Amino acid sequence: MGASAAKRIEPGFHQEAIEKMPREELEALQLHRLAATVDVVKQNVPAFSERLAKVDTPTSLDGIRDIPFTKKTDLRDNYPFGLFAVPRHEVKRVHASSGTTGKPTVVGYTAEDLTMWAQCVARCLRGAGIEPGWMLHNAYGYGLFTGGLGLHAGAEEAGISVVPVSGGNTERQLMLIEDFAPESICCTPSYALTLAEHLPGENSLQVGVLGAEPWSELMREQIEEKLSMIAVNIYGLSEVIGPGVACETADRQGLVVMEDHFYPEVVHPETGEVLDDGEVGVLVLTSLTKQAFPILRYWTGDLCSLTREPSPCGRTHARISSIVGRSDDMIVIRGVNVYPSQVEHALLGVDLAAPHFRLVVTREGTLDNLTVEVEPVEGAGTVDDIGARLSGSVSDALRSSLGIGVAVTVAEPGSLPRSEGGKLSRVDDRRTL
Ligand code: DLL
Repeated sequence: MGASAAKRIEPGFHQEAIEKMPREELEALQLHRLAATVDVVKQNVPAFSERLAKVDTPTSLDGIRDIPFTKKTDLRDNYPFGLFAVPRHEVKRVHASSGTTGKPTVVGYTAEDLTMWAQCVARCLRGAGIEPGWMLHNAYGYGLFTGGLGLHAGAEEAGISVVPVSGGNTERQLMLIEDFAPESICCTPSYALTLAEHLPGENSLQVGVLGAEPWSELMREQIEEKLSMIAVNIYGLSEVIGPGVACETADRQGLVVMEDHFYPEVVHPETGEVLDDGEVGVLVLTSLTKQAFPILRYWTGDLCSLTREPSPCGRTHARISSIVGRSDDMIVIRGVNVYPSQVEHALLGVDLAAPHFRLVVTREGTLDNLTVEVEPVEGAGTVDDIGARLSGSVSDALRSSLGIGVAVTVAEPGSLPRSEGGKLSRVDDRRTL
């Protein structure tokens, strides 16, 4: 039984009046909130005062174009709390994700931020067709990653009962799904495929809310077919809030952006110029209500297009397409962001390793795998002599900096690609998405 044969799932609402707000009213609200956010950042974030000194409080939404982009490096440069706009005692929670070096990028939330976030995720879950009173098997990781706790709070806000299983231990996950019979699940799409290999097609699941990594329509078809449920795409990033910035509804007609809280733009990857609706470029997001860590024009690096046409279900907020790629070299392995620069950083700490490496990304079965190829430093010995010791030290260094285990292979000295003047791609992506 494929998803098409399953019961038709209808999109619901969590804050219907806001989700269907006429665009004119929505845009007036956005402008009001944007102006307030710009003023707060100018006043309360000294690290940005110079950069924003010449920026006037916007009097139209197009005025946002005068504001410089915020990039991941800004978070790194102000690690850990330098971009927060409230005193530390008002920060009720922090989360973090991988940065471009060994240090994570840290984000913070006030009590009101946490409420707003939960409401956004509740809209996602209800829009995906999950009903209050249903059960949600939450297999996103709990911890510094925003996935587990973000989905958890959203489910509770929507009156959905949560099984906070977190990631890992597939056998136990399968047992709990069989025994508890949840109607819905959230996890990465690659993990949904792993579960699908073991779960019978006849199962309790009706809706999956999947994201945190790129996935294709082909993968959606496989997941829907094998698990007999609909698979809905949820998008978000910790810098902006976490999961729940945008999400498809059960119609699966693009990801609805929670536009009363996040202002989306799509810009040219090289010039930064704002593109017309429908054109593919880098998604740039501005938070409109966040208190602890307001963020202006955050350069997500994610490539997609935008439409402001109303959705079939009556939602008026803009929608983005699925993410079609990234403008930088970040890769996402099992929901964890990995930058080549992080690997480089970790290798620097390993005496026997040369500074040459390559990341090979493959898809074995349903899970993405990362293999790091390294070379011994000159004069350290042959691969036969020191290969095992080198790969052991590199594995340990990578596990502690990335937080995930990756395979390491040792190549002959001089065999890995060297830059020949131009940009050297250190990533060999062998997945067929
Ligand atoms: O991945 C938040 C999240 C958790 C989203 C659970 C959805 C579900 P970060 O760890 O900060 O946050 O990673 C953010 O992951 O810039 C994208 O490159 C990628 N990403 C997230 N969702 C999607 C998606 C969470 N639906 C980075 N499709 C983002 C493609 C996604 N890429």
